[in-house]
Amino acid sequence: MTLNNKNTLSSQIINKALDFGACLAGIANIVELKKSPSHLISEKLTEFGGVGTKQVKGKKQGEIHWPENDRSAVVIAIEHPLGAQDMDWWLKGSKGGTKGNIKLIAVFSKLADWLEKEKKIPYIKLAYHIEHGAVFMKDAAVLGGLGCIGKNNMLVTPRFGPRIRLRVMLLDEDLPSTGILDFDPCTDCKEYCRKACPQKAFNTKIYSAREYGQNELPGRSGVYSRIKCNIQMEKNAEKGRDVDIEGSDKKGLEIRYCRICEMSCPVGRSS
Ligand code: B12
Ligand code: SF4
Ligand code: SF4
Repeated sequence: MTLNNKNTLSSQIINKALDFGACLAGIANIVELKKSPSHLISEKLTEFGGVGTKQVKGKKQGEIHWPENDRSAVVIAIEHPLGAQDMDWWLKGSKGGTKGNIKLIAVFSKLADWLEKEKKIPYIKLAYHIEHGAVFMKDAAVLGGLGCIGKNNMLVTPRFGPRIRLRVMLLDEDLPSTGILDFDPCTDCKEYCRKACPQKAFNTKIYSAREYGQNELPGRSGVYSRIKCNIQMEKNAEKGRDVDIEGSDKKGLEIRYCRICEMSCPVGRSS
């Protein structure tokens, strides 16, 4: 396929994802994704457990298992606005976890049907957890041109700030990355995100470029403490409450995980 044809196909895929309900969409080439900062550093981290990870027999936490025939990744984002906090509440015991994630899954379900029927492109829909086969989604989003990594260690997008959630699927089609954006709102910002963190998770330099052999580190400069942040997540989980699960007679535990570094960011607030 010529580069022109590849670019046309990428645009068609992105536009379809947007038609099906994604707020943002992009493509990351797999060779670049495999070399991206999170994928390079994750196996070097000694403390990878905690909330957001799983214990799977025979799998090391944080280790990516790349499937065969993965040649590019489609990444989509759904806005999680200030006025719809419930989109991010985890309902433990329910399918999909959060309302936002259920929306993301629905977009990919439609996109997968379209890819299969109209384009005959094999795809793999990925899970959320790394140990269940996921990849690091923020890196895919940067390569796909959705935004940049902010000083809050989150993907910050020009339109919605960090208030988006991501999902990735892989394609057996070699497409170039559609990023990277010339966008960095953090340089002259007063770092509202870091100052607001209840666990002071950004107060100490933990990772150095020399030790890890890369300049792009957690929290950009190596100051994001996964361990401190996880303490907050566990506190939030302790405060979870039993609620009804829609369409089921069972109850599920609703957990409202911390979003302070996300909510305090002024980027995209007017949306
Ligand atoms: C495990 C996990 C957690 C763990 C550990 C977090 C961590 N970062 O280590 C805990 C439970 C603590 C957590 C907390 C949160 N999480 Co979380 N988490 C995940 C998960 C499953 C994997 C993340 C991970 O382990 N990353 C690997 C570590 C090694 O990297 P890192 O610390 O993130 O730092 C890397 C980047 O910043 C990057 N980087 C830095 N500079 C640059 C420059 C370039 C060019 C590039 C490409 C990359 C890059 O490289 C760093 C590594 O060196 C992802 C989903 C997924 N499959 O990707 C969601 C995910 C990252 N989490 C998300 C969210 C929203 C949160 C929370 C707000 C909680 C909440 N309410 O959901 C907080 C925010 C914490 C923060 N400020 O980062 C969203 C982020 C959305 C966004 N806008 O960025 C994700 C993508 C899930 C989703 N559905 O969208 N999370
Ligand atoms: S609050 Fe400022 S420093 Fe923090 S992520 Fe937003 S723009 Fe960047
Ligand atoms: S999610 Fe909460 S505890 Fe974690 S870094 Fe952000 S503000 Fe701090």
